This record gives sequence, structure tokens and C-alpha cells, in this order.
Amino acid sequence: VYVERTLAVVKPDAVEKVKEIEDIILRSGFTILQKRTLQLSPAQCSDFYAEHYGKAFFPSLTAFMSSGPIIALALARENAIAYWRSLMGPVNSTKARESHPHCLRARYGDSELRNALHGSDNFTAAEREIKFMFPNSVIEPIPVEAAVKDYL
Ligand code: YYY
Ligand code: MG
Repeated sequence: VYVERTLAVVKPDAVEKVKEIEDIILRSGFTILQKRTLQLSPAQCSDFYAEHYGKAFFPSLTAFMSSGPIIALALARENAIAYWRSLMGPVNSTKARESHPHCLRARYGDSELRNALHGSDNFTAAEREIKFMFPNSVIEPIPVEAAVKDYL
């Protein structure tokens, strides 16, 4: 297990709950490296979700993600990518309420499309998505104490 980065996005349907969500993120041991509120155009959403181009849900996904402001968070933690995905829970918020009632998508989302949160799938996606959301930022290096702790 080592310190890594991931991209979390609070989607338009959950922006009003960002304070609560950030509290949970911090209590879960993440460091917030960068944070930005922005609204993406449909074209930018198509680019962000390019891997899903051509799928049945793609038009509704890009319409939803461009429908209002979002909050992008670059997070650091040991095992951040997998840990954030498990904290979010399954993609479908309705089903998640049955199977994983405490996960964030169960608590803050409504459906498979309107599921409150995004998290990177893997290392390559995380690095691409952090650059996508923070194109003008030099991302702070992972905090030294956190990085060093792993090797002690
Ligand atoms: O990575 P994750 O967000 O958990 O799921 P993906 O399979 O990458 O899908 C991206 C996004 O698309 C998902 O968060 C909601 C939406 N979506 C959908 O509306 N309907 C589906 N059947 C699958 C995904
Ligand atoms: Mg995905």
C-alpha cells in the first residue's frame, strides 16, 4: 500500500451537499490537494468520459454532467483510487441503497445516472483526470510525512 492520488468529482446533483461530503473525505484520511468549482460544456464532458463514447447512456451522461456546476477534488491517501471507489460504492445509487446503505452514492445520489460522485478507475485515469480538471496547476507533491510514513 502506498500514497497515491485520485480525482473525485461532486456531480451537479450533490453540489449542495459538498460540505458534508468533504467532511467525510477528510475523516476518511484523505488530503485534499486541489479543489475547484467549475461547469463543463457538453463537449468537455464528452472528452472527460471519452471511454464511454457510443454507449446508450453517453448522451444523458454528458447532458447531466454539463447541467450545472461540479466540484473537482484531487485527493491523496494510501490506496486512494480503490479506497475512494469503495467509499462511493456501486454505480447505481438506487441499488446501492439496498446493498451498501452507508456508501456515498447511496446517501447522496438518486439513480444510476444521477449518482452524486465520480472517482477515477485506475492510475492512468487518475493522472489524466487530475490534469483535465486542473490544467493550470502544478499539483502539490504528496505530503512528505505521508509519503515517508509508508517506508518506515
Ligand atoms: O466509474 P463509475 O462512475 O462508477 O461508472 P462508469 O461505468 O465509468 O460510468 C460512468 C458514469 O456513467 C456513471 O457514474 C453513471 C453513468 N452511467 C449510466 O448513466 N448508466 C449506466 N448504465 C452506466 C453508467
Ligand atoms: Mg468509470
